[in-house]
Amino acid sequence: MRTGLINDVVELTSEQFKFKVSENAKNIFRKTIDELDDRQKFQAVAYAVKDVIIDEWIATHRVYDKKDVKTVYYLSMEFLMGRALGNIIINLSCRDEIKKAIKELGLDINVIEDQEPDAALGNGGLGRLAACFLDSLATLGYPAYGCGIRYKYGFFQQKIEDGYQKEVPEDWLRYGNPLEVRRDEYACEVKFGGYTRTFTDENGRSHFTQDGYQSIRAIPYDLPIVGYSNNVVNTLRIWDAEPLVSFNLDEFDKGDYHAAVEQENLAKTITEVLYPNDNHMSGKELRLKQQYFFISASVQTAVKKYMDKHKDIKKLHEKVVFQMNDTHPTLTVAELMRILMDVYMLEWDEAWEVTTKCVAYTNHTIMSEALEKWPIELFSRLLPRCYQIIEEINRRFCISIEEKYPGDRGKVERMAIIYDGQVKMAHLAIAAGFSVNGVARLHTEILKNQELKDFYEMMPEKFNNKTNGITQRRFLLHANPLLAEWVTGKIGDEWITNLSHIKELEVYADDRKCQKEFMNIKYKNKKRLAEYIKKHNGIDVDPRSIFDVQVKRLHEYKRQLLNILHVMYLYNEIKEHPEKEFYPRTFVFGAKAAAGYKIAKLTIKLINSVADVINNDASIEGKLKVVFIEDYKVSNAEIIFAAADVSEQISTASKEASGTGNMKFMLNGALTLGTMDGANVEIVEEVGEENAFIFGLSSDEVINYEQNGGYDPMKIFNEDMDVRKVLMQLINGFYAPDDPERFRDIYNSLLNTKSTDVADRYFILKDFRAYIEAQKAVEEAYKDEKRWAKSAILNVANAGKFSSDRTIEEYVKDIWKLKKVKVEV
Ligand code: 7GP
Repeated sequence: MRTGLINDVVELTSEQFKFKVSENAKNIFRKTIDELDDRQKFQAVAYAVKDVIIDEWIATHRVYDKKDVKTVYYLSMEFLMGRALGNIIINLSCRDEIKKAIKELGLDINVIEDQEPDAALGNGGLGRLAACFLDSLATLGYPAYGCGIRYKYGFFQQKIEDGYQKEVPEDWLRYGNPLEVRRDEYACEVKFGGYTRTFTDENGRSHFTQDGYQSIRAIPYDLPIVGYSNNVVNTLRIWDAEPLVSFNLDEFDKGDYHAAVEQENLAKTITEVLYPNDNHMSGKELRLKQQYFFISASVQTAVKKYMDKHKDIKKLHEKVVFQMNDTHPTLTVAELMRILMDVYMLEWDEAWEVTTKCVAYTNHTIMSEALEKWPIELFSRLLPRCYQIIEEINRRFCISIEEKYPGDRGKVERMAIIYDGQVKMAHLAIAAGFSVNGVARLHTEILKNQELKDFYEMMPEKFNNKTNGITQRRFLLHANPLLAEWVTGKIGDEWITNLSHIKELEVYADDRKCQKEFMNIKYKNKKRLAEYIKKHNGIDVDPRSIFDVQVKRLHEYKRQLLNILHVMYLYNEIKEHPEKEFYPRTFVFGAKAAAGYKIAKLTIKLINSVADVINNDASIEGKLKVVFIEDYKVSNAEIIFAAADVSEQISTASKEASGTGNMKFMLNGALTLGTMDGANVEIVEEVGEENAFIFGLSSDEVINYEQNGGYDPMKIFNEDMDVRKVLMQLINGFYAPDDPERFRDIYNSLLNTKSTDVADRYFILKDFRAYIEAQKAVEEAYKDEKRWAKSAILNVANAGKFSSDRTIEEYVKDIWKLKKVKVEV
């Protein structure tokens, strides 16, 4: 145990921590510790932890202030944080004292951590990436704010009823959030609607202002982001909305009853709920309101903070950079222009110069249905001044296109920011941003050569790649303590803050003793997951079987359908050839479907129906099990990654921008079964093709079929009898005896061009055979325990590149230009 003075830091003792917890029990609950229920214990401990970090939090911001550092504002509609408490504790230098104190109080740290609701303020990859980035920024000591929305209801809770997904509101704030701090002093006003008015000042210059608007008050709540053992505590600032003038009799008397009620309602609805779409745009007015709400509040605050210390607004870019997490925060461009011109009275050219030095844009998908486009009517009604500014940006941008490509009308039509009655947010982000990046090498190349080709040709200097990463502190150190300890035992603990060190494990890959140790840890983690499955699903699974796992959002392009169709194929094989040797397998799925995504929801029902039949067929002697884990989220993901043997990364090539789950599996020693898509390409490059199972069409082949046609799924259906049999089982009631038509839409999506515009848009049948072969190779490889263990260890050893610490260092060096800060308390 370390106590006393280390590096000028007065370390906490376990006695002090125990005292804090018992004081909390008294002050908050009027109880002694032994009288608390589990949730109250969590709260008493969480408040104590907040108390421990608060001095470092203050100190961090003092240092930032004193050094007058440049700061990145990571603007994102989503931060998929998961649970905070356990992660904060492992990051604190006094973690051992806290753990000791908790034990001495007779509390179980796992039970306490389990009480915390996930902060699910995000959908999937994009939101979780933002969370990993905040962890890395704090650990590396970079000045950063996350800026987002404090949704009252986060991502819905998924219940499975009769095999179908049901969405239940996730009331994560019901008992309050012990770790947040409400900052009334930073509240600000956000204006919607009305009209713009021109006026002329005493010098004859004309200005614009907004009149007749509705206002809401934005209230920030700060959450601490604790760096690893470095005293740095950064801030995630999420905004809540309140009516500016609360509904009262005055308004009523004035006859403004309606206006007052409307403002109250607007405030209530705006931060009510996260839109549950992943890689899909909903186009709802409320969504645009959410975007402007948090962007206006965040940008106003950043500019004000800068001006509190500096005189010259024209040098804003020296201290402030805004990173736009996809196009959702693109209103930053218009809002910053508005503030610079209407509040700080800059001329257009001056304001444009500042703005374009301050904003950068990350693209996270090429799925066309995710591209944000807003109808002019809606946009100009809701945000009249921003719209006016965007019109002028568009006018000038179109002129510059014409200058560069004289007479090429096509260019202007394709690249304009406003065209065909719509405002195109990606075009605005690229025109204004000084940096445009993709999230994996392949993805960036596709952006440059296909999706954003015109923009790349005109402004190649803006484009760059930043391959995603994940934080090893949550996804190995916290999620897989057994493996983390084993790694540290072999190579020391530098990997925790510098994952490239994990390469030193490579020398143990061939060592028989190490292989056995590794497989034993994997076995224990599989047992932990098996217990979770038994408790939550009531299904027995054998930890000695191959755990083949696909967890991610449910989306057609991610091809959970390919996976379950293959399971149906395997089942047919076992039934037809009971004598054949077959290595037992457990297929694990976890996925939420967007509430309105019919075919995705039907796929969940299919997986559960297949599971029902297979799991209850005694004749196959447990050779095959299928599990659908209800309510997949960050907290149970931590258990799932640790237990996987096989990582399913089977998206249609070219569609998955990067993927980050693939990296979490790799770091936990699972072998990738995947297509050459997203970051899989780089994973295979690091670990070697012999330590992964790669199959299927390449992205070039997919793009070629999409552009030139020539793919006919019906031909495969007619020629491949295994495929045919599986597909027929979708419509002959094999998995739906009570309603044989139930899965007809899935069948049609693969074969029938009458009911969908394109049959098998995601090339499932095209890749089916190759997938079957790759799965056979998995089985063969697993039978050879030495070979498997070696490959698994090599996966861990070669995961160094995929730390979000590496990603953040690249953002800092190429885009943000921040300086590291040291904090001493
Ligand atoms: C995701 C991509 O689908 C995933 O491949 C990537 O790893 C992740 O972003 C982080 O970069 N995109 C989304 O989650 C999403 O909703 C639409 O994108 C804006």
